[in-house]
Amino acid sequence: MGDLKGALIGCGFFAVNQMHGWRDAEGARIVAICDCDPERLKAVGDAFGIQRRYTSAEDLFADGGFDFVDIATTVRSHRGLVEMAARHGVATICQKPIAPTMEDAKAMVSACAKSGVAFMVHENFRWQSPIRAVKAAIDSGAIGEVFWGRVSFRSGYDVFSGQPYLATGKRFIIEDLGIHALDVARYIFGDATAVTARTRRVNPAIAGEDVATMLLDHDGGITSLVDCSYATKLPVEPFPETLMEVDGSKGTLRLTQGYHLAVHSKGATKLTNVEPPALSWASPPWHNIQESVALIQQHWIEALRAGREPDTSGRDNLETFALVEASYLSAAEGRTVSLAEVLG
Ligand code: NAD
Ligand code: 89V
Repeated sequence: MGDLKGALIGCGFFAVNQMHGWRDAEGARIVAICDCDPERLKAVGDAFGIQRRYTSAEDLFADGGFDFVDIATTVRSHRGLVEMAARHGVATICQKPIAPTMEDAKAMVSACAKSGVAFMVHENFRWQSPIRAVKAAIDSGAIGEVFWGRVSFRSGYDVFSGQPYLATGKRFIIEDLGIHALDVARYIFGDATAVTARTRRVNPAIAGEDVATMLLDHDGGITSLVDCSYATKLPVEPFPETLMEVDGSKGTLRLTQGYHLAVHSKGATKLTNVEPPALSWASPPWHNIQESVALIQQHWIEALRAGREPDTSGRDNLETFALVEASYLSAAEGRTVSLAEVLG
């Protein structure tokens, strides 16, 4: 079977990682790129040797010649571009956050379903190898039945110089970073039914919240805590590590800073270094995230080829996005919000 052909829209800060991932992927290659900013288009086109270049997504789709599109633009353009892809019958990957509102997110999922095209949200944190190692340890039964967990991302890293838009939105950490941690909580502990959240802005130079604490009730009775901060100045900066604590009926698991995994069970503790490999194009400390980009893209190729729904399909991602919406509502109104309320 020949390679799947892809087009990428949005040649900005993060798309460079996606282009590297596609260059290494088995079974797919990027044949066309698009960005309304000609300078960014040229930089990515020249760096990756892509000749077909477009400043308009309409023109890109009109010319066609690709099996899927990878949308790496920021959130405001996601709905329009995903619906455009659905109209052209093109399978679609869209970066997180899927959309600014639940109404938009549902419309996107429904447009792809009506056109019969596959739709995946690029929700890559659950593909990080340390998170996969946590899941494998739980699935091995070593710590028994899980009853409590924590997903934690606390940092003082300057994300604003690479992604200036993060400083200007009314929403910040839950929508941009918390969304990943909430998705990891779903992946490890199962779907959630309700959330209670508190938020705070510590950095006076930004518009949105940079600290959030969320308490989740999960379907199976597990309680989890998801906490994130970009206002936390630690002796050794942990960016961009997600740390985890999991308690089970037979033991405990801790994923601590430096990619150390400790699984304590039957009176013994097994310590493993779960640091992801730095790929040839990686730029530490981003290597953890960069590896997960390559892994989710390979998953997309395999799912598309097999006609299987990808793990983080648009449909699945509505549950993660509902946690984002419910967290903002909970923090604004000071009450627990059920997922049913925001999912409608
Ligand atoms: P960016 O602003 O650097 O790049 C976006 C690019 O899209 C820009 O070059 C812009 O000109 C282009 N663009 C916007 N609308 C367009 C349109 N309609 N047609 C063509 N081009 C258009 O943003 P970024 O930091 O690269 O972020 C992009 C997305 O990736 C965001 O949704 C962000 O949340 C996400 N992101 C994800 C991760 C992750 O780990 N999954 C990490 C960082 C960023
Ligand atoms: O992964 C992300 O979505 C990034 C960052 C790690 C900076 O929050 O925006």
